[in-house]
Amino acid sequence: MSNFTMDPNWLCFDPAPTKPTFRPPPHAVDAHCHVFGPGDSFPYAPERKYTPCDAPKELLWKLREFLGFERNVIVQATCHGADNRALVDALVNSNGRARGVATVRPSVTDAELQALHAAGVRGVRFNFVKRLVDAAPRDSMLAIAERVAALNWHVVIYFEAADLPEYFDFFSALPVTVVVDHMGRPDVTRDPDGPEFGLFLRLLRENPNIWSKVSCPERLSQSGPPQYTDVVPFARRIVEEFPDRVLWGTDWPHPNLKSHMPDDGLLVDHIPAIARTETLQRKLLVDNPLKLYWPEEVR
Ligand code: 0GY
Repeated sequence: MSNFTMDPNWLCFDPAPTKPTFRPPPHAVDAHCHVFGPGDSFPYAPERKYTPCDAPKELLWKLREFLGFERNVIVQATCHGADNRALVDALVNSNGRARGVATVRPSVTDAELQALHAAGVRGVRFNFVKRLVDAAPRDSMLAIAERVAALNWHVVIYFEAADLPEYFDFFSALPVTVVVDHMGRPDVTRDPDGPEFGLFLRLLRENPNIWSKVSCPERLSQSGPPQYTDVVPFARRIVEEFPDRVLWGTDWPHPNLKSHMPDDGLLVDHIPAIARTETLQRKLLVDNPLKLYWPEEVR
C-alpha cells in the first residue's frame, strides 16, 4: 500500500480524451501542465494541502502527441513543494521537448539554481492561493526574483482575482518578466467590463513585463463544457489586447477539480474560440512560449 494514496474526493484525469478537431500549428507548446510523482519514486511534500493521483511523465508525453503538440512547459505544483525532483526527472528525460518552472526556497544556492537551469528550468513560481500554500514573505520572493533575473528566468504567479488589490503594487514592482496563471482567476459570472477584471487588465496595461496564461476554462467556468462559453469574453479580451504576452496550457492532470474532470480534447478545441485568427493562434501556441522557454531558437 502506497503512502501516497490520492485524496478520496479527488478526480483523476480523463484516461481517454477525444481527438481535438482543432489542429495546433507546428511546434505548438502546451505551456502549463504538471507531473505528479509517481509518489513512491518522487514523494509528495509533507506540507502539501492535497494528495493527487500519480501523473507520470510518460503519460504527459503520450497526451502531448495525441493532442498535436510538440513541447511541454511543466510547472511545479504545490503537492511537490520545493522538491523539484519529479520535475527535473521529466525535463532531463524529455529529449529537449520540455522546459520547466520550479519552486525554490530563499535558501537555494547558486549551484542549485545552475543545476535547475541545466535541466531545463526557466522560471520560478510564487503561489498566493491561500487554499494551496501558506504565503511566503514578500521580501524573500523579491530576493528570489532578483537572483533568477540574472539567469534570464521569469516568475510565474498564481493568485485569485479577489486578492489582486492586495498584491497589485507588489506584482508591479517585480523586476523580471512575470507570467500570471489562468488570467488571475476571474469570477466569470461578473462583467468582463467591470472593475474586477478591469483591475487585471490595468495590471497588464501598466506593466509591459507582465504576461497571462489564458488557460483553465474548466476551472473558471460556471457554464461548463463543451464550450465553456462564459470564459470566452475574458480570454478573448486578453488574447486580442496583449497578443504577444499570452500563453496557453492544458493544466493536465488538472489538480483539485472536484465537480468535473475535463476532456483534454475539448480544451484544445476551445483555443480557436479565444484566439480567432491563425496569427493569434501562432503567437499564443508557438512564438510566445518559444520566446520565454526556448529563446535560443528565436531569431
Ligand atoms: C493549477 C491549479 C491548481 C493547483 C496548483 O500547484 C498547485 O497545486 O497549481 C489549483 O488548485 O487551482 O494550475 O494546477
